[in-house]
Amino acid sequence: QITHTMVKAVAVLTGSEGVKGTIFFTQEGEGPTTVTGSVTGLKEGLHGFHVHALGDTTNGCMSTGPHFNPAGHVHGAPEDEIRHAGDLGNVTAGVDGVASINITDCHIPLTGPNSIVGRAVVVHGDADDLGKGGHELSKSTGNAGARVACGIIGLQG
Ligand SMILES: *[C@@H]1O[C@H](CO)[C@@H](O)[C@H](O)[C@H]1NC(C)=O
Ligand SMILES: CC(=O)N[C@H]1CO[C@H](CO)[C@@H](O)[C@@H]1O
Ligand SMILES: [Cu+2]
Ligand SMILES: [Zn+2]
Repeated sequence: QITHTMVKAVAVLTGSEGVKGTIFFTQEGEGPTTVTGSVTGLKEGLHGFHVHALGDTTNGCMSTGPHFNPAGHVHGAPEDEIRHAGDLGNVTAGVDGVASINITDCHIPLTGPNSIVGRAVVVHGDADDLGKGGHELSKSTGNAGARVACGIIGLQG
């Protein structure tokens, strides 16, 4: 008999200019990870949303490193086969500055060697072009602009 354990994690995001949020992660057994929550204080529109490699906020969001990329791939869209594990695309803020998040993804486990626990979630000031913008940064960051909020992903009971 196989027992599927549910693992839960949470990240409390803080940033410049009052951007903040709380993001919840759940994974059942070896299944996909569900990402839910909201971010407030954003400008209206699309914002790059990624898991970055490091859970280090000693220099704010700048010290969270590049996109989490254990496979050594180029940047892409969440639905692309070739992408960083941390590429969760973008989230959309309404006129009220609130982005509600509800993503299911297979590349961001909460257990095992490629676990995202202890890494960081980052929200950017601009849209992620999903690697297709033709900018020199498209294939590394999606040219998503400043890191406006971030938080370390920690286990939750
Ligand atoms: C996320 O989306 C799924 C599928 O559409 C839905 O069943 C679930 O209730 C949503 N969860 C939240 C927190 O909005
Ligand atoms: C304009 C743009 O790049 N939109 C994308 C933002 O990210 C979501 C989630 O991956 C995509 O569905 C959009 O196409
Ligand atoms: Cu990012
Ligand atoms: Zn990326």
